[in-house]
Amino acid sequence: MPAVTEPGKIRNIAVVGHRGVGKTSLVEALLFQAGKTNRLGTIEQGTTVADWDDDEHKRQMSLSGAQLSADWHDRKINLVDCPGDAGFQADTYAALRVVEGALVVVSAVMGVEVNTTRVWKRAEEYELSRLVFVNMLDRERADFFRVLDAVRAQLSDRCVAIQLPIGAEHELQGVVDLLHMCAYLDPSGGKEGGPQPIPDELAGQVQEYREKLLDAVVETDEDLMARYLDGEDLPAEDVAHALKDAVTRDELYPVACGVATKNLGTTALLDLLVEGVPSPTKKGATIEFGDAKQAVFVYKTIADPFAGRISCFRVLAGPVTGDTTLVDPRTHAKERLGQILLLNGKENASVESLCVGDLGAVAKLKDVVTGDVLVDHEVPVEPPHIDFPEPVMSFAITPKAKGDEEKMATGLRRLSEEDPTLSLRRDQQTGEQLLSGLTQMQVEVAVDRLHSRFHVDVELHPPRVPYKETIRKEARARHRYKKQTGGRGQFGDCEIVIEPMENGDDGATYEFVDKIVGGVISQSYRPAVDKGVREAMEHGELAGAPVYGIRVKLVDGMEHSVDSSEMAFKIAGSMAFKEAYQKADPVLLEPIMELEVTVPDDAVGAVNGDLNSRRGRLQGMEPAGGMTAIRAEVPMAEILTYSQALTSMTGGRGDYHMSFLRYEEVPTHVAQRIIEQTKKEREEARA
Ligand SMILES: Nc1nc2c(ncn2[C@@H]2O[C@H](COP(=O)(O)OP(=O)(O)OP(=O)(O)O)[C@@H](O)[C@H]2O)c(=O)[nH]1
Ligand SMILES: [Mg+2]
Repeated sequence: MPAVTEPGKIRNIAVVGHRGVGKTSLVEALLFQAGKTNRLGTIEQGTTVADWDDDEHKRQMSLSGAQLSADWHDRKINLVDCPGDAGFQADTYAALRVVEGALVVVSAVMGVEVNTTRVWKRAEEYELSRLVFVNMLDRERADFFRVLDAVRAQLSDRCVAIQLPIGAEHELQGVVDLLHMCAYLDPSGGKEGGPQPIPDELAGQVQEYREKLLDAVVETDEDLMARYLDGEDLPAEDVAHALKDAVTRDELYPVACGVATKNLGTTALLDLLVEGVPSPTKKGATIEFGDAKQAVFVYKTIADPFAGRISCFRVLAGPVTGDTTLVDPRTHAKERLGQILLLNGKENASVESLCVGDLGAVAKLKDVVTGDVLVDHEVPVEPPHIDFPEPVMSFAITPKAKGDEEKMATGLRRLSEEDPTLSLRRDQQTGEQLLSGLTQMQVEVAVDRLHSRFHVDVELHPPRVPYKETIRKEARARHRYKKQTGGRGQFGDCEIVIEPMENGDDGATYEFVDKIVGGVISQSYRPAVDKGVREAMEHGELAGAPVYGIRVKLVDGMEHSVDSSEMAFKIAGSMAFKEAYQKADPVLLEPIMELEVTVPDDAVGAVNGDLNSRRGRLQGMEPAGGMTAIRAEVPMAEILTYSQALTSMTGGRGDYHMSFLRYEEVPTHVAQRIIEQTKKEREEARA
């Protein structure tokens, strides 16, 4: 494949949105219409280019970001098809870091959903140009105009329709392109034909929305405004030009529409991607690379069992070729890029070089991880911070076969290179290996992959709730640690005051304040008290959970000229903390999850009742295209096993999505049970 050499000819777009709105189907249709593929694959048959992985076929959903490209009107369009599910947002957030534009797909039935708003906000943070595509116009209860209103109300009132549907639901016949004033008719899965005249019966509506579009565009361009007011019939190129400028400056967000699975609306959308999204020359990435002449940013890593590690990157300075050798300032290691790949689902092509702004990949870089910036000479660069969500759900994990521990750990390490929101660590208290992620499904996918890619079978044990402990009032305690066993003794004596820190339930962690006057404890022993306190805080006295949000003041003490040691002060600090903690009104905190459940109307009563029994607090209910979306806040401990319950309550027609919200105090009666349980487990462990 010949390389694109002009950054001005590139369009980088992340395709994002809520789960299951048709992003992958839309990307499939775009590739087909652009002639990149010669058949329109489907999710149902597992034949799309972007969802090529077996696990994606099995679950019929995207699990990772797929980098693809197509040519349209002498422009190269790079698309990153991102997963919509809450558990797999790492790739979405990383992809948004390397594109100029975000194509936000929404369903014409469901409108704006939880993840639509999330990705919109993220795109806003990165100042990306945004387009909206209202998909699934053919579905029952689809309503483009209702969704357009929702988009304008909930995302931005600068969203403006650039296309309109012809007909609706099963009588949908095509779409109108308001920019070029033409229509495209439903190709029912075939190649979309050329532009057609707009049907007469739509003339009034088209006129109305064309005016709204022109008003919005000319508003952003003085020159065009003057010509418009003079009554000039503005040529499409001039409007397109002004539109692109407005989109580039984030002043307008065009709203397109169509039916991905029928390949309807793709011609107009491809035109819009080329004409409406800025190239890297116009906007460019905001990632630092110093004065490097060649630089790339690795935004994603794929753990391929055959090809090894594949690093996906954006060229920040270039061009780069296979012979380019770059250095990673993080490790100081030199890396030769080697064959440059253009990813395309299962099959990859190779290319000689990549110019600035282009996206590509290479295999087998040694020590490079997601988030690294590689440069041609050692310049101090600050790699961009991608704010990945923190893993909140932990499952104990063990290999089924004894002796597979190392294999399991290696596999999981590779998988967490691929997904930074997946992490493996050892629980200090129980010695168990804990696999943590954002959702249960994400962790289950990792388990499937351990089997398919690394040939190790594991068992997941019920997830543990990451409780925390903190205190509600101030308390004081003094402890003297003294031992006299012949020879040199041990002596440490300290008095501390502990108090709650502001924001201690959710954020603040720990502060040690040295208030010793007159040197009653010498400088060298004071850090030992701090260390002892920290150790005691690792496992609180209530439920063995880590203690947060405490300020510890060391106020008094005593030392012995011969017997005092760091060890003695550490023990004294630790004991003093434990004594003070008991008196400081300690409480247990639990994670609260934000839950959105979409269920058929006839199941609303049962689902609400069930949420109630799970200590859930209802936050709101909205009709969502024949279904009802229920929003609630529920303690994580109560919804660890929600999926089976929801399936049985709704006959499999329900769907839910949850993410971590904040920590809150566990109600007393519940806390009591947990504390008793911990006590019992500790006694059993001791016995
Ligand atoms: N009727 C209809 N169905 C569609 C349309 N687009 C997608 N679908 C179907 O909707 C389902 C989800 O489509 P996907 O393309 O996987 O959606 P997605 O947004 O990529 O989903 P995730 O990647 O899992 O977030 C599949 O069953 C598609 O066949 C459409 O325009 N009309
Ligand atoms: Mg998808």
